[in-house]
Amino acid sequence: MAEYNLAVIPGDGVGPEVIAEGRKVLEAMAGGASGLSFNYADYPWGSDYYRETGMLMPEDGIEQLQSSDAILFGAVGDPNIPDHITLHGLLLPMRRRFDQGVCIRPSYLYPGVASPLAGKKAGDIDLVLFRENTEGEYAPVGGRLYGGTPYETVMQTNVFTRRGTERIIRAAFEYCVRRNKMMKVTSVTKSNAQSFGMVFWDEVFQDVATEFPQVETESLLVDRACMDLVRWPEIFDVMVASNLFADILSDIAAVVTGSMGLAPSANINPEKEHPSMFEPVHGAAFDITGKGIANPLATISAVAMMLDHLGESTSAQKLDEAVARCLNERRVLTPDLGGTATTGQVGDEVVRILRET
Ligand code: GGG
Repeated sequence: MAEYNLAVIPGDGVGPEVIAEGRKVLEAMAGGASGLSFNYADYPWGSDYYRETGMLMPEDGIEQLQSSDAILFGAVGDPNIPDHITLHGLLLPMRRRFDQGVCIRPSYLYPGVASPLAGKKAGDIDLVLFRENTEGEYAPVGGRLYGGTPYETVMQTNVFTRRGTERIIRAAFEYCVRRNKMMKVTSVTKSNAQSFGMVFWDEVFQDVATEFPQVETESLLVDRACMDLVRWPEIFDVMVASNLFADILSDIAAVVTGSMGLAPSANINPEKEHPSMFEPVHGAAFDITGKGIANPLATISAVAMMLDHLGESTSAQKLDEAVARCLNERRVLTPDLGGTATTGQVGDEVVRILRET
């Protein structure tokens, strides 16, 4: 029996609603032939916790999470708290302190799901974005001087280290080799304008590429990459980009494959010295919070990525197939995919399919 200790942080907005379905599915997979069992430690951190304590998580929050095998995270954000406070108070410290430098965001146009792009059919879009996850434009480096005067001065510094840049680029190439397919890795920068950090990134990309001569490579400026993701998303296999650029690109990739509610994300500490974290790409979604209509499939796919990371690839594949079947059958879907089902009903449907198979 493989037993895993999972830290669960539902967070804000629709986070608790979709995490409940992730857990429902995990429980359905536990026991029996799977040989899996899960212990959950729940952490009520996020914006309500901030209102009570002045902090998004306790000072020793990172230490509390360290011994878990993985972290399942919902969303962070609150209409009444500035986004930079919520993001820098909870999600970004976890990514940095646990050295989760490799963020993996797959996007696939499933059978049964309509792309907003004309003429795209199932499988036409099948790409994986590798996002540098601990530095770049998200580094909390900068300052503000002379506030409230005409001399007000603000600086925000991007940070690109050789270790972080090589690590994410190598992860993208290694993924291609593992998939054992002839694939292309597209690196996305803006090195014509950002002549230090992004020129450096381009150089590291070329260096690392020499280790993988069997993999085709391409370097694009981010404006061109955005255009191509909308007009020809089928040309991409694996993309690798900085923290900010990949965040934006992954939202585009999610919507062209039908819904933000389908996009999962893995924040990986490749050295396995710290727990990795799994979450939907979408945020708190205040507009639909409490309505019971958030799509839980992004979270359920993130659970599949978590199982795969834990070495439970058979269970991960079974769960991926259940998600694909739920989408293809189109019987129980949330409104973002044209259905009328609730979040809980979609979770129940995935469990039903799992039991049937
Ligand atoms: N589940 C993801 C989430 O809560 N996202 C909120 C957000 O603002 N994320 C920004 C980021 O991931 O860079």
